[in-house]
Amino acid sequence: MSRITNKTILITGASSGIGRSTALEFAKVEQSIKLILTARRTERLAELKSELKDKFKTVKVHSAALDVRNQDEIANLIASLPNDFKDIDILVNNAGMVLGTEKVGEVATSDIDAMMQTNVLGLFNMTQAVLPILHAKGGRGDIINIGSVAGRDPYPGGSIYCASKAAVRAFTESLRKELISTRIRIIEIDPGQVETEFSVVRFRGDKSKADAIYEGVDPLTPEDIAEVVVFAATRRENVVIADTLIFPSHQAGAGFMHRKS
Ligand code: NDP
Ligand code: 8X3
Repeated sequence: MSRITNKTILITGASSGIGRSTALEFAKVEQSIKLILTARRTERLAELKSELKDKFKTVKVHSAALDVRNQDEIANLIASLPNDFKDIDILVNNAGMVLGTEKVGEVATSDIDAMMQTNVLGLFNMTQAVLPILHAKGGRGDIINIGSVAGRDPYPGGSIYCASKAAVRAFTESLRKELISTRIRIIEIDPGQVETEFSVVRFRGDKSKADAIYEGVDPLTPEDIAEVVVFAATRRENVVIADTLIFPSHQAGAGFMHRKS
């Protein structure tokens, strides 16, 4: 019996990168879990669901389309969960994105809206939707927020994204204090540079620009972060991995990189 035996885990942004790897890592560690996988790209979720079923026969998976920017979709997701997935124990607020590298004054309003609605409002609304479920079981469970080094070390060309991740950090710390009388653990995981689709999204689908970001460096993999998420979730209930900052060895700040070529 492990500390996540029979737990129900909801992951946002499970179609790619860190969210996808987190689903696989949870399943690798404990095959009695129930996973609720959400994202906008449902075909990716279907692929992941079948990979999980093939590799880990006993893991139960429910996948559902969810755009975290849409509050009605969040409410519908929670209301329409199948009975055996309703009792969520762990929420991984992972969905997030960056758009562009424009400086303030040049950032499109639509990009500001998309980043803030996804990274900030989406995470706030998901948390509000799931928290009553954790309270209903006597105040137990985990909320794991994926922040970023960008929330601690803001950089030029990333103002909106950095501000969005700083907002996640402030929200996370308030929440941990608000819930001090409960056993609900509020955990923030702040990755440095991880090679995922993050940069492809930033450069609006330009794969060669995205690839150039990782040239001459050895970025983290999404599995590296997934291992930290699952490590935090599998600690003894009294142990709160409140805060982590994870770099690859060439990095010591958001833009502080040691390029070897
Ligand atoms: P990916 O682009 O690979 O994955 C992002 C995930 O978020 C996708 O599954 C995407 O799914 C989902 N997503 C984006 N917008 C929405 C939305 N509106 N509603 C629901 N889901 C959404 O990037 P990463 O795995 O790298 O990013 C995961 C998290 O890690 C993000 O919060 C990011 O800010 C953070 N992070 C990433 C770092 C990096 O260097 N890669 C470093 C630090 C933090 P879909 O498009 O199908 O909806
Ligand atoms: C992603 C890290 O530095 O590319 O959150 O913005 S950074």
